[in-house]
Amino acid sequence: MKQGWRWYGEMDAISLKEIRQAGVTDVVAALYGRKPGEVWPVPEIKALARKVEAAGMRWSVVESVPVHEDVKKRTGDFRKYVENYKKTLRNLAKCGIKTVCYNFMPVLDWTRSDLAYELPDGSTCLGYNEYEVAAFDMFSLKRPGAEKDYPRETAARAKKLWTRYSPAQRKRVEKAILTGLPGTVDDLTPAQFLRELKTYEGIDDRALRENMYAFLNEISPVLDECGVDMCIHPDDPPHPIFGLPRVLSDAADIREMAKRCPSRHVGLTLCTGSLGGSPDNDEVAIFKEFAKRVFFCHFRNLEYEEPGVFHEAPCHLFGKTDIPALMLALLKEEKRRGAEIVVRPDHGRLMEIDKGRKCYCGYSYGGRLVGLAELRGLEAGVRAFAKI
Ligand code: DNO
Repeated sequence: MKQGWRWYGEMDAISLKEIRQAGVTDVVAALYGRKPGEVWPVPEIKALARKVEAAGMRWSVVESVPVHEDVKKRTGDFRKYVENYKKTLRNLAKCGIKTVCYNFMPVLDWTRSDLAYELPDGSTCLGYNEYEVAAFDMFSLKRPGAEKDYPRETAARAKKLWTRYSPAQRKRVEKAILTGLPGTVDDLTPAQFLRELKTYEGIDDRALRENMYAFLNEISPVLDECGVDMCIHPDDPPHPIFGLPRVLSDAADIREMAKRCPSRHVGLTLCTGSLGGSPDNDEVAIFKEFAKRVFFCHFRNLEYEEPGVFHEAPCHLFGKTDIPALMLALLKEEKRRGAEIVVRPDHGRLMEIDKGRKCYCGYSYGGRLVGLAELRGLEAGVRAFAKI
């Protein structure tokens, strides 16, 4: 396991020095100033890589090169954006960066309804409650036709919940959903959000998938030529929200992508927290089935209150996902391929140690430091006992 860490560049409250002191070897970063669809120029990539190297680490994974919405819809200037994407991949490869994480979620990147869910020890983490999301959709955003997208019981429960919620509680949900979470573009106003959602009318899961396969097959010659591994980040949460189509939520979706996109460089970011957002997913089985196509990992855990309602677990190792079993599978795969995979502790609690710092939601220092240390200890334990 190569110890990875997501760094948001100069805007990040956490410095490269602190990251290095956490034991990290591989930094996960991006050119955050570049908008979706723009070409990333070599000098800018080099400048960021040099900064990371000067701090004693390597920038080895990009998270993310965002895919322009026109490419997802195959409308407007999508051909130009696909060409630009290829140029960016070539430029990254020229600088030795050959692992690229991206997602194919329309409009929003990941979604949470609570950015400060309080755990019993007073630290906070991120939470998701499908009833809050449904209530926001129907009663705050008032998306036309929203009620039709929810089972009757979900809609009824969401309505009750919204009626009971105070203005402050409603605001908390609204803000959590519309805030541009790290990795996303900017914050959205409800009007902008509705406008964006409307542009996906008529694009269902099937259509979005076909657009994704077309995009991946268009860039595949560049992946093959430059040896760049594209690793899609699963849908988060792994089910439809706001009437938007979804493309990569479970094993069947990954299987289909692998079948339709034959390049061996088209693969997966194994994000346990995103896949774990569906009680039906078995993250360890998914890893094992697609091990050859896993190029990057996000390890964290969830605790469920009930189906559809969960928050991040206080420990990265235990909860919805059997991380110890996953670590064993990861180490076996690394041995098979003779190379290590970058794993980053994905998200962490906001603890006292970070009070007063402006950490990105989920990307605290202390919480991830603990997470990484847990993973490191687990790796050592698994190696010793499994003799890997
Ligand atoms: C959330 C992240 C995502 C991820 C993107 C990749 O914490 O895992 O924002 O970076 O979906 O494109």
